[in-house]
Amino acid sequence: MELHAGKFRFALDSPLIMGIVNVTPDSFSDGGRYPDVESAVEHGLKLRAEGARLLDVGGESTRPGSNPVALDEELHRVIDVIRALAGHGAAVSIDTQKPEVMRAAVEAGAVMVNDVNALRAEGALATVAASDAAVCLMHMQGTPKTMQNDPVYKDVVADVRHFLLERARAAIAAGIAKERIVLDPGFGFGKTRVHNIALLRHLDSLSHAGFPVLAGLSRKSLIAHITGRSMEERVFGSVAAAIIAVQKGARLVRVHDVKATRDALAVWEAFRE
Ligand code: HH2
Repeated sequence: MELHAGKFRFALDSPLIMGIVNVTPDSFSDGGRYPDVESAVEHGLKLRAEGARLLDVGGESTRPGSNPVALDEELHRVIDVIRALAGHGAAVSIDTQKPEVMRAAVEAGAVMVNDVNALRAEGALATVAASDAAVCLMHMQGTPKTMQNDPVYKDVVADVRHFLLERARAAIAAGIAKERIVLDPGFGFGKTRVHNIALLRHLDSLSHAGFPVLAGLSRKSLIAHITGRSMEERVFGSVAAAIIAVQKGARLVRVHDVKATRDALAVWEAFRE
């Protein structure tokens, strides 16, 4: 399986680590730590040196309860960071829901669009179709502001799978080649702990659908609930979750702690049949 992202071709035989570069004052895990372009770029390059094949730059927090960010502010936060990282030869993904940000990010050198809204905003499908960027289509029930207020599913695994395959069909119909598409169940996005565990346990039902699957569990509240750890201490739990996801068929993992995840995945790979 190969992912086409701009000029990059990613072989996914080995799990691909996407390192998180949040340029936000309010992200749940690392908000405000990389407030200016220089520190964000430095952090991204460090993650790349540690083994991240993709860097996911985000300027709008999507943590539960967060508010949307204005277009100008989001552009201001991410574009210079993307341009600088791409200038260093890094493969950059833009974490956004806004078509205008997608377009500007691709112009600045991004080769992937990571959309927690699965290209449902007006114009988003056409914007990605007009580029050669890869796209991650993520499932979210509701919006970040209210998504954790009692989310309900008939069958969370089947419902999420159905939604994602519908969005993949829409993307292909809009002209986005299958080789550019990644699917993500969206852990923590309108899901209870029971929903998240069911999705992880049955991730293989999604990974068998013919698209590479991305899992984002890093430092999330699911890990906190299980381990009882503060944000800084969730690395071990997060690494365990990444291993389980990969074991269940995920080809990409979106993580904050690249070095630890890389080592754990290297050990997993060495012993895999
Ligand atoms: N999770 C977050 C943000 N973007 N994108 C994908 N595809 N999958 C995810 O699970 C995912 C995502 C939330 O994590 P983080 O970036 O650490 O926090 P915040 O949204 O507060 O910036």
